[in-house]
Amino acid sequence: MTGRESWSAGLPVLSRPLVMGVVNVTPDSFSDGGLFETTDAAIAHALLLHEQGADLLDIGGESTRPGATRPLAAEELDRVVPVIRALAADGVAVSVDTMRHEVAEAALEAGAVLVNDVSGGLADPQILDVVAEQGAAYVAMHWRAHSEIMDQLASYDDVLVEVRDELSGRLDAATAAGVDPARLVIDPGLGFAKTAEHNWELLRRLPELDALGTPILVGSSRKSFLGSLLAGPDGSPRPVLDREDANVALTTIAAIQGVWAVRVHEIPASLDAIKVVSRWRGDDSDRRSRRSGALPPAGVGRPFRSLRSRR
Ligand code: PMM
Repeated sequence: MTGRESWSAGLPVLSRPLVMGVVNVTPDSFSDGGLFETTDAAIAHALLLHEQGADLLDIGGESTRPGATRPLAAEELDRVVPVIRALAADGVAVSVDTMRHEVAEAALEAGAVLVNDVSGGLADPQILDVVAEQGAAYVAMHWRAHSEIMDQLASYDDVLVEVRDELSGRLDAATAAGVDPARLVIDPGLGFAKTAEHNWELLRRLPELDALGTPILVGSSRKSFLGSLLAGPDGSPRPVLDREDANVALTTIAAIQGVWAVRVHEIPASLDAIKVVSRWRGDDSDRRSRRSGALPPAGVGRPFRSLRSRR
């Protein structure tokens, strides 16, 4: 588990992927909308995820599910800032899931260490200036348009190449705005202007995103491509809360491919899967550090050569 202090020198790099826990303070997110709508409920849920071992808690005040209507900036601020302030005051590492510069600014002032921008700076380019000024970490996710119309833009000749090129453009925009390149993370944006086929192909070819030389975050948790994969005999998608076991398989796949972090709703099972992958790889730093009481050594878990050299 990483605390707030471990973010001061840049991105924390463990010998395993970090686990980012999702806390949506929204009435309408597709999987947890309405569950943690009040400040107190959101804080209590975030603290539970923290106690379960989440390295970072991602606090969001806008649903990005397909077709969602955007809240006003004032509503988004009211939802996320009190939650972030309380958690940061407790020493918990918190990110803000927002596309708006004014929300990012208030969240960083309240103690957030990272801005998770699903639009990669396209929705509100000023967000990059805020991140640069405050010296924060920044996730640039692959995105093409707001939720009402994103499904119409799910068209690619080669999804991996196009996502990589478009992300490369977002990284250039971030560094041009003055964001510290050592604090940048990319995310392929599963489900955002992507069909299920696109998501699976991106997951299969994750090591090719490594060409950008930037740590990778993957958010697959409970998404509809899992619901359709696991559909019942009548074709109805597996209910959102029953997709967790399948998501643990995706955490395993992402960990094997050497991602920097996974964004998940449930912590313990993903952490277990990550421990299994670390042990299977022969990396027993976790066991050693527990024995000696020392922190695990720094070093990003890299994808396996066999996976990388297949392409
Ligand atoms: N997905 C959602 C929201 N924020 N952020 C990143 N970086 N990556 C994602 O895949 C992502 C995200 C939508 O899922 P949710 O409603 O469960 O939060």
